[in-house]
Amino acid sequence: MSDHVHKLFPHIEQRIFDLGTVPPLDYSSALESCIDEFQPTLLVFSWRDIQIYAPVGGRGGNPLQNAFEFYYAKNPLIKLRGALGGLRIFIAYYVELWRNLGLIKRGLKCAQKYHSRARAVVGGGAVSVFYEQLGKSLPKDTIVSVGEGETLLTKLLSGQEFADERCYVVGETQPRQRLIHEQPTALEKTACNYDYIASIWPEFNYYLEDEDFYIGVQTKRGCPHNCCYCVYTVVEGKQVRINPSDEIVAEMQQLYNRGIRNFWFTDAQFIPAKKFIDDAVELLQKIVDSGMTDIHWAAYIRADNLTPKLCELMVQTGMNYFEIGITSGSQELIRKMRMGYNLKTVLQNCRDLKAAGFNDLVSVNYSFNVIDERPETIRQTIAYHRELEKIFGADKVEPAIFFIGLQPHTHLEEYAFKEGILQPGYNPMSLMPWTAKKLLWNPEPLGSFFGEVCLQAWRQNPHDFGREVMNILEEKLGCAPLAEALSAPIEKKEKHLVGAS
Ligand code: B12
Ligand code: SF4
Repeated sequence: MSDHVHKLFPHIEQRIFDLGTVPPLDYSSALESCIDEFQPTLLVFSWRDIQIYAPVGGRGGNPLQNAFEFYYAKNPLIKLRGALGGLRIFIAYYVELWRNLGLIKRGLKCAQKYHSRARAVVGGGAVSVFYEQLGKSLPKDTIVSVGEGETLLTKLLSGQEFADERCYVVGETQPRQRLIHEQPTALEKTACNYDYIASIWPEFNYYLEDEDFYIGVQTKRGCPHNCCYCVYTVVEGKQVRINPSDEIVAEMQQLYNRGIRNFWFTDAQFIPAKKFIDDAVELLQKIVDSGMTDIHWAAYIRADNLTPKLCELMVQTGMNYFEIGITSGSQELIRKMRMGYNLKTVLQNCRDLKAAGFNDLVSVNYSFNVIDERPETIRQTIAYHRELEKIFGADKVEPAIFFIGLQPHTHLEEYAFKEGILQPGYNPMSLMPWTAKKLLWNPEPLGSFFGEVCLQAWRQNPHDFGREVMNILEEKLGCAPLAEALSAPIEKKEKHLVGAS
């Protein structure tokens, strides 16, 4: 956004203040001294994460384990351990939330010492998801923005009316009904000018020094799909907008010349649909032609949209992290979750990827119990997983067991309303145990069963949680023939999600 502002208004002075490099105890004083020095007229707060339910087990830590111990453990000591762990997370979550809100208030007050009409505008990933709730705690007159901020900032800085942007003003306007579903303005993104960015962001080099960072580069915006639990498709919109490949490569080259070798294509989906395969091929071919031969990259990839040519280019350009977010190995459930892909095609594409020389780890994301899960669909998922192991090698395929953290503005939320699991007006930012139990999506009748399986897996093999869960499920329920997993007979009395769009 700073790059965008600079390209349109080169005379405007900007300064990036980066909390990521400041110790938490110094946040307030560092922010205030930056404002005292720079004396801004507009404070642009970018708030990326308000992770409420990290539905991750085995890799990222223990929030899931704490919650499951608290909700499902029969042993009172384990239950207590879960409760204490949960309490720690609960406190950390609210402390962070209040601290960030406090920083916005404090920053604004401080800026108003120098310019009485200084204003705050807040946006970013977290604000886009929780824009309705956050407005209640922000200072009056703050502009709350959903999704991309470029056109809003353009209007704001040129003094134009901005009410038609995806935003509202605290204390003046209410967020419009279905604001988040409004389409973003089309915008062609050019290569970010990192020389300029480095000049306004004193801490920029910190990110270049650590070789582990995967620096984000966006190649497109939007996702046309409808997966029932996903909010990306509303945050970014359904219209896919491709950034020019020359601009993307030029941006990567600037970073490359500063020593960066790891890139994350931050698109909601790197290959959102078949018709974008050619764009991905063009981009990867240009990366090959640019001579950046020692890079690695990762992205969210729908494995149904691969071709042998694309697989070859992916391997050649250094894709070294790959998540297959299939959610379930049962074609029937894939259809019910509106995920719109064919599991047979995914298998074939994985074979192509392997044939192209992909030999790194593959993380396969499974979210059990989203909708209509039954013992037979679990057996199908096991069959599917075993087939992936045959393709890549059992040691290379890591099942990541997720439980969906329900997010607002998704079909799953509508489904929860329809089924009476949640009531409209609930607070999606609440971490109270009774709300958390519903939002950490694992409904009965199978909820307790999964709870017990996960607890057993943590007990038996905490360091290989995902594989242990799969083994326990197979021991308990068996494994279906693969053909059954891949077929989805149309039933007459299918449970539908509400609200097609
Ligand atoms: C790519 C991605 C990742 C990659 C990041 C790779 C990398 N090296 O950058 C990976 C997989 C590592 C990742 C991890 C996580 N992610 Co993530 N991620 C995304 C994703 C898909 C895109 C983010 C992105 O970089 N976009 C490209 C940039 C250019 O856009 P942007 O930052 O959003 O900025 C634009 C707008 O937001 C807006 N904007 C931003 N700031 C401001 C400020 C103002 C004032 C205005 C007006 C506008 C504005 O304008 C910008 C330009 O258009 C989003 C979902 C989405 N589709 O947006 C989730 C998302 C940001 N992630 C999220 C989360 C939670 C996480 C994790 C905490 C998950 C976890 N449990 O571990 C981690 C945390 C990582 C971290 N350190 O912050 C959430 C955050 C919201 C929330 N629920 O709290 C999101 C929104 C997904 C979601 N719906 O839940 N993530
Ligand atoms: S394909 Fe991915 S980004 Fe698109 S709606 Fe589905 S889960 Fe979301």
